Amino acid sequence: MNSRLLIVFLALAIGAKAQNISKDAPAPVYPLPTAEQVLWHEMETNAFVHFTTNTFTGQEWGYGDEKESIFNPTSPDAGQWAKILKETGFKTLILTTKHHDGFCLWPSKYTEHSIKNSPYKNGKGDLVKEAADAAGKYGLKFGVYLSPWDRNHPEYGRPAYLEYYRNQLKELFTNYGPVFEMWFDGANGGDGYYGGAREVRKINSAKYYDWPKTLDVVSKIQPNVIFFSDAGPGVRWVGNERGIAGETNWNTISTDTLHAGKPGITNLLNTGSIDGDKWVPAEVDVSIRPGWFYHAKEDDKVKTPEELFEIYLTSVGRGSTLLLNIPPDQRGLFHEKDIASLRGYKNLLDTEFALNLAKKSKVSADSYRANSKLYAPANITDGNKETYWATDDNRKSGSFEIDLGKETRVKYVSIQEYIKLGQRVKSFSVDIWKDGQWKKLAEATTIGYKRILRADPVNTSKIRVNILDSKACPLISNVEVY
Ligand code: FUL
Repeated sequence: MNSRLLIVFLALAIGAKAQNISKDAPAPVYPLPTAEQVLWHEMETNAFVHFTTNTFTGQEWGYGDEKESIFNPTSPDAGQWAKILKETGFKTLILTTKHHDGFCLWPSKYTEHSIKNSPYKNGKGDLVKEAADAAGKYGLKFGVYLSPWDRNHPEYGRPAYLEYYRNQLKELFTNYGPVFEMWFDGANGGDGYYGGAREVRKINSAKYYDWPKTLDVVSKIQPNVIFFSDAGPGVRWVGNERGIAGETNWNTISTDTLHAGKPGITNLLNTGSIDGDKWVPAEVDVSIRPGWFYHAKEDDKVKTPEELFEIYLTSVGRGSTLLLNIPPDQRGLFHEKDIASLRGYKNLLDTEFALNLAKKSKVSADSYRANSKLYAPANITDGNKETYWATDDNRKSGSFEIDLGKETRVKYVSIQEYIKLGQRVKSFSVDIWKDGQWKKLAEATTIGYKRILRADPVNTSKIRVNILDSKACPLISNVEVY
C-alpha cells in the first residue's frame, strides 16, 4: 500500500470509529433466550388437554376421593386430538397426566389411584403413552402437566410425598419419549382427601417442593425440557387465564422477585420487566370453554372462532405463545362444537393473513449499520429469520419504509425482533402514506418475538415503521403486512 492510500485508509478507519460505525454484529443485549426458548417462541400456538376424573364428575378440582372406576371414557382417541390440533395449526400437545385430584392417566407403579384400576381397557390402558404416540405420529411435540398439589395422596405436605412426586417425574421422563415442555401448576395446598384424612394441608410452595432439586430430577433425564411455572425458569405464567398478555410485554424478569404461588405478582407476570435479569417469557394459557375440563353444560359456551382469533392477537400478537386448552369429553374425544370452533379460528387466521403484501417488496431505511449489506433494510422482507436490519450502535431509533408498489388495503402489520441478541425495542409507531403525506396508523411499546398491530382497514401504497426508542440499536428481522 503506498503512503497516500494508507493515510486515506487510516482516516476512514478513524472516521468510522468516531461515528461508532461497525461492520461487526451488534453486541447482545442480555439476558438472551436459550436455543430451546427460541424454538418455543417460534412455535407460537400450543395446546393443552385437560382430562381426568373431573370429566366424569363435573368438577374442576377433584377432591381426591373419586373412585378409579369413574374414569370410563367410551371411545377415547388421542389420534383424534392430535389430528385436529395439527390441522388447526398447533405445535405441541401438553397433557394433564395428573391434575390436583391425583388420578394418574398412566399406570404409575407408585400409586393405585390411576388408570390401571379404571375400566378403561380393563386397566391395561395408558393415555400418556397414547397421547405421546399420537403427538409423534402427527408431528407435534409433547408436553406433560404433573400437578404438584395432590389431594389424593396420604403424604401430601410431608417429605414422603416429595419422593413420590419425583418418582413420578422419573417415570414420565423415562418412559414416554422426548418431552418439550413440563408444566408446574401454581395452585398448591388446601383441603383434600389425603388418603382419608380429609383435612386442610397448607404448604410453603416456595420451599416445600425444593424446586432446584425437583427440576434437577427431570434435567438429568431430559436436559432440554422447558419448565413452565409462575417463576419459570423456562417460561412464566402470564398472570391471567383470559388469554391476554401485556400490551407491554418484556420477555425478561428478575426471578428473585417471584416464585410459584407468590401472591400479588400477576401484573408483573403480565408485563415482565424491562430490566429483568433472566429470559423467562410469558405463556398465555386459556381454555376454549369456561372450565378446564369438559362439562356438557358448557357446550353452548365454547369460545367462537372470532373470540379465539382475538386471543391469538392478544397472545401471539403480543410476543407470547398461546396455550389453548381443548378438553376431551366423556367419550374421550374433542367435542364437535370445539372442533367447529377450532376450524373456524384456523380459517380466520388463513383468510386474515392470506397474502403478505410486504413479501419481497422494496424496503428503504433512514440508515443502516455501517452501510453494510449484512444489516440492510432488504433483510426485513427476505423471508430469512436469521437476517435483520440494524442501525449503528449510537442509534437507538430509526425508520424504514416498505413500498407496496401500489395502493392496497391494509389491516395488519406484524413486526419481529431478532431476539437471539436480546429484546430491545421500547416503543415504535407505524405510519401510512395517505394524500401525499405520512399519517400515523398505530403506536405501541414492546415488540419481542412478534408484535401484530391491527388497524381499521386503510388504503395505502407505503408503510413506515419508526422505532422510537430501544435499549440498544434495534434489530428487526421480519415485517409482514396484510
Ligand atoms: C390452574 C389449575 O388450578 C386449573 O385447574 C388448570 O389446570 C390451569 C391450567 O391451571 O392453576
